[in-house]
Amino acid sequence: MRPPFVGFIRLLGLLVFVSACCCSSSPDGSTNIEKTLAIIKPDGLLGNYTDDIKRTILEYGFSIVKEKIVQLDETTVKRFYAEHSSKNFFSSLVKYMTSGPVLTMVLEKDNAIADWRALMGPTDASKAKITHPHSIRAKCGLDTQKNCVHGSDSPKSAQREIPFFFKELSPDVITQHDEL
Ligand code: 3AN
Repeated sequence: MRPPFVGFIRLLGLLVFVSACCCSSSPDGSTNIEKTLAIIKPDGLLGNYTDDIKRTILEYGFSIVKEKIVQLDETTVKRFYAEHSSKNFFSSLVKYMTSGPVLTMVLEKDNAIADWRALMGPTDASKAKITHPHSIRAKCGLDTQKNCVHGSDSPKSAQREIPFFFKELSPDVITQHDEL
């Protein structure tokens, strides 16, 4: 029989992960240190925008706590963008995201999830050039699909997307360590 404290340690591991991953705040509620997943997509990486984007990320006060370049395959993109599987642009999205390597990063700062979304700009890069000319998508994106960068859209998405690419930040790994 499993000792009763194993379940408790599992729960504790999960709570530590959730608070470290997306929603830490000080007791007075004044800070909201979050992690979010950022991706520089194939057009950004192959278009040589990576250094500029990373410089902007640091200038805006984010820390890049993890990063790796990966060549995504079809299966991985389909899993990552599963929520869009019924959309008419899904197959071309898969083609675009597998057209070259991407840079995946975990960014951290106060209010990282919303702040990174704001810095990226709107989904449609052609509109971003008019409405948000200083956003990253305005500078390196092309249209609604080739929009250069990705960012988690909520704490729940960040919780799913960060361990999708960085398994070492997954709650399972924390639990396994605790059980050793
Ligand atoms: P965002 O990345 O701004 O959160 P989502 O989650 O609606 O946008 O879409 C995910 C990705 O799917 C976008 N970044 C873009 O590459 C692609 N996409 C979204 N809408 C369209 C569209 N109408 N036509 C083609 N591609 C799209």
